[in-house]
Amino acid sequence: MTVEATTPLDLIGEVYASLDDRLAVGRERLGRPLTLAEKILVNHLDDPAAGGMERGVSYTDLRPDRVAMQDATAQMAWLQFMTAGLAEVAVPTTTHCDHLIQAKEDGRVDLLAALEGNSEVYDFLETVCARYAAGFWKPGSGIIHQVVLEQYAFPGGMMIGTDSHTPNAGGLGMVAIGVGGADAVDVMVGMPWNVRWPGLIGVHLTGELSGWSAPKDVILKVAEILTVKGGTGAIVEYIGPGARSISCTGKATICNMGAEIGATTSLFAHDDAMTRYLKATGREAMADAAEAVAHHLRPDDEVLADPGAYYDRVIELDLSTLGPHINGPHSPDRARPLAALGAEAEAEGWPLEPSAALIGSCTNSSYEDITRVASLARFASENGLQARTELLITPGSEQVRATIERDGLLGDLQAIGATVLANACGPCIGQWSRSDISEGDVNTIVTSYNRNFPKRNDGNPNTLAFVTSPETVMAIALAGTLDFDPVKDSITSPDGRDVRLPEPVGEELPAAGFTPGESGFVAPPEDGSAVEVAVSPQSDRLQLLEAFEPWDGNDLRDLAVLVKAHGKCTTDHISMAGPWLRYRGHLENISGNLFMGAVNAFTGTAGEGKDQLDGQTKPFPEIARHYHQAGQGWVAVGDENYGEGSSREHAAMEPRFRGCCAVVVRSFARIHETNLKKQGVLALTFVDPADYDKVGHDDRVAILDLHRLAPGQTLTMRLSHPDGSSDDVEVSHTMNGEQIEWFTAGSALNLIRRRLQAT
Ligand code: MIC
Ligand code: SF4
Repeated sequence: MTVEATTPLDLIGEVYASLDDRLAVGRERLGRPLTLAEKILVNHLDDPAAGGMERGVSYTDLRPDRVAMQDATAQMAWLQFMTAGLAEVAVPTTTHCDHLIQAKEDGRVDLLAALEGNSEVYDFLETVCARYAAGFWKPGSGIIHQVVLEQYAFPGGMMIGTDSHTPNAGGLGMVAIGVGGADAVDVMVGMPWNVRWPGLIGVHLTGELSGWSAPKDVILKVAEILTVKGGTGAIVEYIGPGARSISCTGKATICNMGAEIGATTSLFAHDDAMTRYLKATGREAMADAAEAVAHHLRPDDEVLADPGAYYDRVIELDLSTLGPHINGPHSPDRARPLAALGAEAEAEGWPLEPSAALIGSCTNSSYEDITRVASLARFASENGLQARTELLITPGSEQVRATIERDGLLGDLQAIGATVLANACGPCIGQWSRSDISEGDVNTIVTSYNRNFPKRNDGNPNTLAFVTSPETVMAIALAGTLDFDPVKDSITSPDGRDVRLPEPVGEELPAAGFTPGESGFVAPPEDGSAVEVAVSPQSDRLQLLEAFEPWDGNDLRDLAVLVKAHGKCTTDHISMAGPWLRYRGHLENISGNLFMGAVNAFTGTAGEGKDQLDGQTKPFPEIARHYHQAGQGWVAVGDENYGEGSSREHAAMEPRFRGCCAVVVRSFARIHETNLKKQGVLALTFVDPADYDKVGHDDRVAILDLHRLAPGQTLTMRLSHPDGSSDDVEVSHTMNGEQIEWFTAGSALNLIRRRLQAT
């Protein structure tokens, strides 16, 4: 298979060629017109005549067109793929190096340091791509989702990516879904991707954004309405006249941060903005091909005429009245209008003066974003203003960086004191070597990123991070205070004048076209079979995987409660990023971070609990290691939306590796629940959420009735309390027949291997 720096036209042609027939089958099977997401899913069904299409109920086999992986998740995915023993990937696959570059000095210096410091991992990824016929994007080429948008996404396509912000490509009309590495491996080995048929939420946009309002405000507002779990199991479709008024990259911003409401993905219909973007990024033929089937790349007319009859829920949003918003700290759905932040910050005691302002990330680093903030920077320079806080810019891709440099925009930003970092995730994922604050200092930062969980950006639990649009970040940076509403407040210039910032103005796309900069793509050789993939046994960063043990057929008994997590327990709480990104290819070593951020419901402290074997209080990762060595099985208990956030399957593999048998929670986030199932951990939900309270510190836990494990059947969890009493608690699971086999085989990968060996 050849993997190129863009999606070949014949692949797109094949996808479009089946639309007529497949959509007709879909309409007939559902007995009604189709929404856009339904069209794309139907067109990617493994078997168009089979597979349930009942929302939130049936599991269905799909055939994605592509797989994309970023370096921090790709390592584990490739290590799993390697155990399958295949000669090459079955579906066009790319790996993107973006998460491992630490922000310290500036883009150039930091990239060189990363190339040196991560050479072992980059070599592994480059050779594994060459060996198995995948495309490799070198460090410095950009953040996975920007590169995918610029090179690979196309309207009506479908892809999966090992990163929760894969839905970014929904801005270009693609169903793009974030998954764990094991899901990616299914597709890479040529199996269909099995997923539950999603629910559908429609967001009906009217009016037009203006002034200080930006596409980011749409998703900040939707996050407020739906909360961090409101999109779980659903695809969000943006429809209505307002949708057409937003640029393609603006649409991508909205879809990107849809990950923060737990949505399976988010999606816009094909329109002129997408055509303009495809053409500007050198894909004229792709734009024409999409135009030719444009009627298939939007919801059917009946759906648009009466959305309430086709979506499970419709949210109305008038863009003309939507003002700038800012969300945080600690949760991306904690929203308020920007104008209300100052008063709230004062009341809460949050420092008003931000310690840093950060613009960029996969969410907000488009040409349009940068032109809008640069317009403010130019005005600031003309009026003697400088950024009043550290200002860091991460361009999303080399193409954007080279273009904004050519157009003088980087210069505009640097003139007010901005530092331009590498084209990478950087501080967004805790790759931020900060020296201006000390551990524990309470401080606020404002970012144009998407997540703001505690410790995420700099490892400091007391950094209060707010997410907002790039233009609002810039306004706050220039004002030097969170208590600033650019619509009515002014800034005092060094010479004592009251300066009012003008409304930001941007350009959707560069008038002179994009310049690619330094190409970072490495195509695989025609025949990679001789390429050696090196994993040194001495390495502390890469470790070949050993298969997990299959289930022994007995009920699980005498399990300890390693952790009962209180409140938010995101994947960052379970498997922290930042410094731990270093060990993403080494299961044993990364298990040293297990549950470091989880708040112990029995004590209120984070990251530590009681070792039941010796009664001592220790960090969770140490207790887990002790249980593992002693052969003591255990469970983890969690609250609502457990596993929110990242797609990192380490948050499921680490517990599995350390002997976790079941994770029992009030509710799960989608990707994490699947990740647990894939690795052979029972993902269970309290049928009565109040039973969470019955789990005691020193309880022993049994999971009974496993011989009756069947789709839709609940199980009994017996809690044996130290005083001799016990409680039987009903727990449910969402496993279908195939997924039950993952559990019995020990992991989905074990099952794949078994099947491949049989053929
Ligand atoms: C994130 O934004 O949290 C990440 C880092 O991109 C993760 C992936 C990872 O943990 O490697 C994600 O969003 O899936
Ligand atoms: Fe990278 Fe941040 Fe985007 Fe995740 S959200 S892919 S860490 S830029």
